[in-house]
Amino acid sequence: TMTSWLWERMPVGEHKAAGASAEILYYGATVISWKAGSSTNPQPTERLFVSGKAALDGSKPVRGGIPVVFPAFGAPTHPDHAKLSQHGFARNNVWAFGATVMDNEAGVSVKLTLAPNDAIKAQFDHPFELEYVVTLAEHQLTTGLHVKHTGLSTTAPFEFQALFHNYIRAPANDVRISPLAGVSYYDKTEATEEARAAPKLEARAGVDVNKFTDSVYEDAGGRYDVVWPSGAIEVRATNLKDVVVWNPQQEAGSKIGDMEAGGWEKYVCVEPGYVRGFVKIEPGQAWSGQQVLSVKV
Ligand code: TA6
Repeated sequence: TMTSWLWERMPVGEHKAAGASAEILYYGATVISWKAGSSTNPQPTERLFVSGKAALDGSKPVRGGIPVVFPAFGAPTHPDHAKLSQHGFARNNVWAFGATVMDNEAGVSVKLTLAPNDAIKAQFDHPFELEYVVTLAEHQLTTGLHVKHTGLSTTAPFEFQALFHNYIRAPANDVRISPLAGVSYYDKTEATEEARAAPKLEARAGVDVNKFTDSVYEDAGGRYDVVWPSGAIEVRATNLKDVVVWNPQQEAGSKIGDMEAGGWEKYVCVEPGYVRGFVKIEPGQAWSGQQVLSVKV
């Protein structure tokens, strides 16, 4: 039936050289599994966290994996985004399979597409097409979002934000994220709107998430090491100037309905994006943002 096709999972495929694998849900084009080894620990293991209480039937955005955030990050702030839901519509719509872009010893790459449907048009009435390319190599996963303004030259430009909401599997109380020292951020855990908007300067060489953390770093450099005693993942971003570090700990995690008990101890979100300000795109123009996740240990 249509529903089962829409929800079916599409394994990106076993990478021939090393048994790495990834799995993408058409719903939200959400990567829900990425198994890979490293040169030091070649046995492929799961690198992403998906809550045991996550909905995988398309009933709500997946609590984990790599949700795609577009065209707005968080609660919408742009006047043209007033009808959008939190984190936009890319993560709660069903994408279509576009093409297998590559399938060889270097890796497997697939493209998914999303074009406006009635539900999207009702909240964001602009002509666009999204292409999302996910590439699996031996120790790396790449995700790239391509935004095209498909309108005629007489149509209006539109503005958007974009972010990859990576739930990286790691012991939250032992992980450190660097280099962020000297980078300006705002702290969404502050109690008042005024305090949340106040810029802070990161003083720590390695950022920890031992307490409830929800930090939006601006112009953060584009390369981040997520390190813990037994592992390391590198995040490299292109055209995504900002990065969000989030872990709710029990304080906020216990209030998240689809968060498994203690789930907050098992991941850190390190989310490259363009979320401070907006990208403006004119008719006929295209924009793309990409990340490479590499297993270092
Ligand atoms: O990326 C961090 C964040 O914006 C947090 O504020 C928290 O809301 C998280 O995203 C999860 O949002 P969600 O809508 O998926 O519950």
